[in-house]
Amino acid sequence: MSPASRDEELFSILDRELDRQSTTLQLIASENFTSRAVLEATGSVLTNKYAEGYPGKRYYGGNQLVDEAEELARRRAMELFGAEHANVQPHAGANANMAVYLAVLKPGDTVLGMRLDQGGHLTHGSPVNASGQLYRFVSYGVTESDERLDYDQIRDLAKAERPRLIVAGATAYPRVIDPEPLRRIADEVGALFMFDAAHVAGLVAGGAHPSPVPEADIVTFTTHKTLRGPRGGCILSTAEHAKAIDKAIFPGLQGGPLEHVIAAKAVAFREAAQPEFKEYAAQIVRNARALAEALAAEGFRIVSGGTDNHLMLLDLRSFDTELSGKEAQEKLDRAGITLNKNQIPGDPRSPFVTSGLRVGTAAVTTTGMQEPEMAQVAAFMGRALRGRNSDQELSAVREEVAVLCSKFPPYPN
Ligand code: DSN
Repeated sequence: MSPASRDEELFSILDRELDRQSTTLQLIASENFTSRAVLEATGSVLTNKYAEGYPGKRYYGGNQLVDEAEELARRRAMELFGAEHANVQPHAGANANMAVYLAVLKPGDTVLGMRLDQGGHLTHGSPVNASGQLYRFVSYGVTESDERLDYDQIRDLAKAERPRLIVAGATAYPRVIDPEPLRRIADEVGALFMFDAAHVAGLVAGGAHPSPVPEADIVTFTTHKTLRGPRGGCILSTAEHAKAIDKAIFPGLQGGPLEHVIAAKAVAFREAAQPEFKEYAAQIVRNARALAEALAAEGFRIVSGGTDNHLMLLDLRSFDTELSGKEAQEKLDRAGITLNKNQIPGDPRSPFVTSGLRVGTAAVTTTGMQEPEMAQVAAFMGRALRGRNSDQELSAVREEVAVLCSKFPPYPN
């Protein structure tokens, strides 16, 4: 193709998105900046190939090299997490979770999962999701007193409900989820134990969160959050569940795997195995602690009093009872600060309005920001929300945000 045929209409949008990502603060807890190698693999010629099946057992010809790439990804995933089996084909975390349910449950089976409005996920049994429609999910949440999981309460619920599967993991829980007591509870009631490590996979790989792999029968995760890989999912399991999981992904749930993304997962697993990734994971947590402390000083109540991982939840009511998560998200967006509204435990407002914000440090840590920058970020947020009714103030913060971001470009040159 000649350069003249470059699709300016589309690529100018991508150029502007790169500019947005480079000049504003990315604090969405489930996002990150991948390496150039991950971007390169994602944009590679493997996007051209159909490869339904698994290495050595494909339905189409011409897959010798695709097989090598997928085997490499599988092997690296198993080595990184010390797992007996890996399926690297899930297009997303939601598919990974649904495939596990398809593999180990029958419709109507009882499952324990964390409540969505207290930090869980749609695929952990929400009634608007297939998981909640096909299976009988019973939810556990956090305590009112300290806004943390109480393993004794989960044990009582498990004893009363006798689930076939216990699902752990969260999208908005700022504390460590300890896999060990959950394993014991599962054993006590004869349940299988699945850990959805989507958010913390990179922290686990980097040694900053206890690994669920030795305890859980099955671990699902996404590769694009703290793990800093391409957008996609992965399932780890014991050898016992390998066959059922592979069958559930294909032909059970998905068609042709995204081999270009699988190649990029291989790149990300290798990157996460490097010693510098340990330092990265530790810095994510240090930055989250520093940001939470600085935001508390700005007047935001931090749900559960702090954070052990890459994210925190802010209760906006302590800052301003009139301010909703929806309004805060919109106003911060205008000030160049990207994050998301989020329900907090016991939130009186709907999920579309909310009284909270979720803030994560994985992406800003990738750019090299450290504790001093977290103090600046907290000050920007406090200033923008105090001055949220002034266009001038929001623009002024946006300019200062851009100055900070210019010192920490995600893709230099
Ligand atoms: N959407 C993801 C998150 O933001 O946590 C979960 O699927």
